[in-house]
Amino acid sequence: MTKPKTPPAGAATSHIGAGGELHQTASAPEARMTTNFGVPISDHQNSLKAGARGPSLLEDFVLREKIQHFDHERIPERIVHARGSAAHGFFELTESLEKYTRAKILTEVGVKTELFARFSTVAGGAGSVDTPRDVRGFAVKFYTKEGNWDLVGNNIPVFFIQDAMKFPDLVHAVKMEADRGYPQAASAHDTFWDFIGLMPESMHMIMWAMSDRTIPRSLRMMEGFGVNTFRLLNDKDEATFVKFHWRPKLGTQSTCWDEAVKIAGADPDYHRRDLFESIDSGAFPEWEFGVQLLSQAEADALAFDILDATKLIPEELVPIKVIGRMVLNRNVDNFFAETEQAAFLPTNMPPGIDASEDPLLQGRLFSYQDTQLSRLGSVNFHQLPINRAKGCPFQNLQRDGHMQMDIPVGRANYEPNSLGLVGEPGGPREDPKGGFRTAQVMSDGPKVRLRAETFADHYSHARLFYASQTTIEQAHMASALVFELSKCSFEHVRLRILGNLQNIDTDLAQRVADGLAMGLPAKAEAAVKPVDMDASPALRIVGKYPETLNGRAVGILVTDGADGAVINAVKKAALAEGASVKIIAPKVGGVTLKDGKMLPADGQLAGTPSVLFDAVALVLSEAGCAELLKESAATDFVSNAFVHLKAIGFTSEAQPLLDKANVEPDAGIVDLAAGADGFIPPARTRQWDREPKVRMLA
Ligand code: HDE
Repeated sequence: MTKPKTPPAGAATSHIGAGGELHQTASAPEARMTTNFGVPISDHQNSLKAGARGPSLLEDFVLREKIQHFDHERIPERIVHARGSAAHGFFELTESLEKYTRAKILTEVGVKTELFARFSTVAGGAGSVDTPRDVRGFAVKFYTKEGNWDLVGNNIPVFFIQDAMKFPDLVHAVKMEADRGYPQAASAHDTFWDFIGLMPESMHMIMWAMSDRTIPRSLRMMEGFGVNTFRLLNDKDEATFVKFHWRPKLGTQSTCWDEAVKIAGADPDYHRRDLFESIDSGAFPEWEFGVQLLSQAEADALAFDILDATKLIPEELVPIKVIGRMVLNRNVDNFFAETEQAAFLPTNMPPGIDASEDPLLQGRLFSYQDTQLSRLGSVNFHQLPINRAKGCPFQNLQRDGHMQMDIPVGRANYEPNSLGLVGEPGGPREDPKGGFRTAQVMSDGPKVRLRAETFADHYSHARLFYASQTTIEQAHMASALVFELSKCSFEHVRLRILGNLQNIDTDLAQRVADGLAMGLPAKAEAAVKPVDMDASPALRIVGKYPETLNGRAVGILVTDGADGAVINAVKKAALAEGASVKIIAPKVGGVTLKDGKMLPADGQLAGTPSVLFDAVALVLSEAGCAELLKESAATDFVSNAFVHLKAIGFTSEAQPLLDKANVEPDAGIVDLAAGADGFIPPARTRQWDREPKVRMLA
């Protein structure tokens, strides 16, 4: 693909002047604008008319081509995961899985494989905001030497449903309601909770969905999971079950719910911008890649079925073996051509990796290929640059079709043939040894529409997840449930959820009922009596992520007359820890510091609220603070930072603003008089101890 070159200013201009005279400067062929078929364009400002004030002429093929292309610039958005952001990078294997697989990408240590990763929300449309409470897609396309491998996962290791048959129902229920067309990008509405209450198998996933995992701080701070169980196949075609995991180097971190809601207004592109800017600045997002491996016997010994995507294998039971890393180091050049046209297919698996019989995965194996046909409009979508196999040639005898982009050569487009093709006698042939082979799994049951008995326990894993959380996270889950169910107008819908929650944790059910001011109904009937599993602390976020400023953002609010030395000290200390730093001022032109120097601002106060930062410092002058006391954006800046549990550094002149914003002293409220160092440790994390003081948690 060629990138259009921007013509030098004034290189290719030509227009008819007011007096009718022709002004022209010739331009070099490579600099001039052309039609889609290469005809140079003489005037790109005016359509062809019958006289300067006359009607436009149908003859104007330049105008028609341009408008027609524009009319068709949109393609159908993805039915789910429409809102996404992506980047290029590489995968590097650090430990070989040779014993388990013949896939080269998992056996060639040190080799870097090009890849493309797309992260997405699920429910909202392509133009929706980045921070709703929602599952995030985590799709990676590896351009391996043996064909593309698409690991199309989520940031949550389990799913709402067990069988592909229910997927359209789930998606219809969560997306905007059919008659009224709202809400956009939200699960907090009647149809979603109506469906969920009737589908107890969704309860484990609901626990995850109500946790802080669904309001991530950054796409760089999310775990990723293959979700479904896959198989690895070695040279002898021996199969091993595998679960795939991505672990962010920056740790899994989340926003607060109130913060996420406010970010949606302050910066709807919060995650997309963060990903783009971090890569642009050279702070490349990185993940560890890990696997959980199980033999058939080990899988059989588990108390649950690994073909059931509503269950997870606690890593305390089967450890995650880290075998590689992913680094994203290049932004897309063109959002549409790459991010939008990227087509991920769980069927893209190189030899040595194979699907399992998970009935959810089995449905996915059909769905993605099919959806690309309607979205991208042609069976040749694999030829688009972003989808094309890059690590190896692709050659077969499939031909023609809408938008064939290649010119296949040769006379024989059938196999076998003896006429020669692509320079080889007989053309490309199958490769029984090196080609993709399917695991030889025995399957001799009757044809039935049944759910396996082993899928019947809907609550034990939900209990495991809830019980494994810290008290802080449990409180957030209860509050999230109260928030969501408060948006449901049908009492029976709320009651049914409460009945389900009773099978998970009676205290949780009671807290939610109290939060709704409702009585607790009887327990929902459970198909199988839930059991208590050993807690899995690995499922927590709080206390697990590294306390670091690396990848975090610090905002310094300044006014005229502020002390430049304090600003510099905070900035230097934060930058040294890997944070990004922005100066916020009442006016975007900046401020005049105490020493008379000008300090330009990165953002204006009203448009750069504290929700966009992980920690803030207030470096004000006395007069500056007095001015800010009259500005609600300033009070909001401080009070939001406080209730969102952020560290606040301040100079003594800022005290009146702290008082007005009801900030109470604690370990995260740091006087900068003693220097910037004291501000850095609390800035590395949230002040969880503050939460009970500022929020009535359900
Ligand atoms: Fe998807 N899913 N899905 N899904 N999914 C799509 O394919 C589908 C499921 C996931 O960035 C669609 O290209 C079915 C689980 C991601 O482009 C569609 C079922 C998981 C993405 C589709 C599932 C996912 C999609 C829509 C149940 C986690 C975005 C557009 C049987 C493992 C990929 C498209 C991107 C996209 C179908 C369930 C992840 C309609 C039928 C489970 C990350 O084909």
